Formats: sequence, structure tokens, C-alpha cells
Amino acid sequence: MNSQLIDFTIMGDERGSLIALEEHHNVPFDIKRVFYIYGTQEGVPRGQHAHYKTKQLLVAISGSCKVTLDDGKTAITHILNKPNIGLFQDALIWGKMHDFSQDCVLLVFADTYYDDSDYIRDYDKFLEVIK
Ligand code: T46
Repeated sequence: MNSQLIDFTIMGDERGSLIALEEHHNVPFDIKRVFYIYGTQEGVPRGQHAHYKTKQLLVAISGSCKVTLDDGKTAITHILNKPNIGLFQDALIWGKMHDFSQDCVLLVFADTYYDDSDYIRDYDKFLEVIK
């Protein structure tokens, strides 16, 4: 599966930590969009779709959540609970974000502007598309 965890270099000093994210350095694509989700209710999953073209990098900058990535053959669940770890989600990978802690802020970088037609929201359709 073309997804991977990326370990960001933590900088900073006695005042605290700092992480810098730059396109094509530690973010493996052009950054066109940044969004974040927070305040997700306990037991409520998010995502549950794939994208035709969009690649994403997900970072839990506060709290924790799980992200299950599925290429139609294998599903792998990652726990995101460190602000220095990013999870790359390629296009045509089904993603489900779940088990959010109350304080979770999930920051997402994407290489496309928002376009609803890029979403595949039906799992059976996803399996057809990747055949
Ligand atoms: C993902 C997870 C982590 C926009 O207007 N612009 C945007 O860039 C996004 C992402 C969403 N929206 C609108 C579309 C919906 O009316 O915000 C509303 C909620 O979006 P959605 O139902 O897609 O939210 P999630 O949390 O299920 O999924 C989002 C991303 O869509 C998805 O790619 O990985 O966050």
C-alpha cells in the first residue's frame, strides 16, 4: 500500500518545540489546501471515502485518533498520537478516521483544492474503480 508514516524533525529549544512542514521536503507533494478537524464526538468516525486524485498528509497535532487505510486488499490501522508523525494517504486509498480523543486536532494537508467530485464515498464503487 502506498501510504507511510513520516517522522518530522523536532526543533526548538528550552522554550518548547517547533516543527516545520515544507512541500516536497517533508510533505511529499504540492500543498494546495490545509484543513483541520476537531471536536469530533466520541464514537463518531470521519472520512470513510477515497479520492480519485487527492493525496493527503495527516498529523494529529493534539490528542490522538486512529486512521485505517485500505487499498481494497489490506486495511492497516495507524494510531496518530504525536505531533511529529505524519501519515501519507495516497489517492485511491480508502480512509477512515476514528477513535478520536476529545482534544484531538487532526491537521490535514492536501495537494488539491476542495472538489466534491474527487470523492468516492461508496465502498463498492471504490472496489470497482481500483479493479
Ligand atoms: C479527510 C478527513 C480527515 C470543504 O468545504 N472543504 C474542504 O476542504 C473539506 C475537507 C471539506 N469541506 C466541506 C464539505 C462538507 O460539507 O466540509 C464538510 C465536511 O467534509 P467531510 O464530510 O468530507 O468531512 P470528513 O471529516 O468526513 O472528511 C474530511 C476530508 O474530506 C477527508 O479528505 O481525510 O477530513
